Amino acid sequence: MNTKILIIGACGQIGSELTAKLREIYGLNNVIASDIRKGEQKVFETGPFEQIDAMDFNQVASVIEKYQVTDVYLMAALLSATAEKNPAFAWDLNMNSLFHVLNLAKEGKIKKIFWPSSIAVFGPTTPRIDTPQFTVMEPSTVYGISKQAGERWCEYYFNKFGVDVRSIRYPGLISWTTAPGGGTTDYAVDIYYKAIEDKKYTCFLSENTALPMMYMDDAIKATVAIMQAPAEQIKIRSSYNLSALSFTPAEIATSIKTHIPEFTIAYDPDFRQAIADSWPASIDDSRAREDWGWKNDFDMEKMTETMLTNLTAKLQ
Ligand code: AKB
Repeated sequence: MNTKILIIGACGQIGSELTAKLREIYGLNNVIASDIRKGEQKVFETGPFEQIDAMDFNQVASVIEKYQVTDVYLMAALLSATAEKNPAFAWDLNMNSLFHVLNLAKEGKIKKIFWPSSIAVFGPTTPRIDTPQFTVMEPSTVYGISKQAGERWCEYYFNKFGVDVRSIRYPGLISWTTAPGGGTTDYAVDIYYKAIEDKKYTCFLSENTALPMMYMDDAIKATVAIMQAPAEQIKIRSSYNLSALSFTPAEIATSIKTHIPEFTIAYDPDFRQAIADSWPASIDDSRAREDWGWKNDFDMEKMTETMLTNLTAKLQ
């Protein structure tokens, strides 16, 4: 049977790049992009697009039926900062959309699911440095609670019903094509825009707040790899730790200054500081490396060079 993919949340920061990559691999017409609105031209103009609400079971089910979808990538979610402002909606969106696809897989309507988890599943009682795969998890954010509950449900559906669901705990993701929205790690994208446009940036996190981060190409590579790996290599059915970089706002500023010497940074922490303080500073992802061969390509230098070059061209 041919792979037919549905991406839910295809116009978001990860979804838009994932759509492009999966269309390159599987062919334009085998990748159906969907979102609640037609956000990104490059997504709805390059292949099939359906406007659907991830929380509406019937809409999701009917698109799956219409295209005979085999694999679903569920990228729709409210991220950490936005979720704190609208907890009930965040819980509904993050959980209901997951239940819809898990139940469709349980009923045999789809074969495989990718569902993103996050470093937000960890909390203030988790070891912060080289956070292990299996450890204390007491998330203190709405987003983290929803992701942790989601992980438990993924593992449960795998164990009870044999649902082939695969997941990664994404760190903060940095890319130049589509802006992130509503996350605590968003500063690490915004800083590049402001460095080019204004030569200065005021960061909403403090100088020495280290967080796990990753360049988008690595995140897309990991997503494709975990979905293409033989099922027996996916030994963890909650979610895999995934790591590439760990840096502070001061460190990313230093990296930008090597290209834009006049760049300056100031710090004005807001409510997102408490969220960042509850998360790990770095992640141990040895299980992903062992089980399905994960390896990152981008270090901070390569990322800064790529971001500044592409954004300078884009902003002209
Ligand atoms: C966020 O900051 O909320 C996200 C995440 C780490 O999951 N980027």
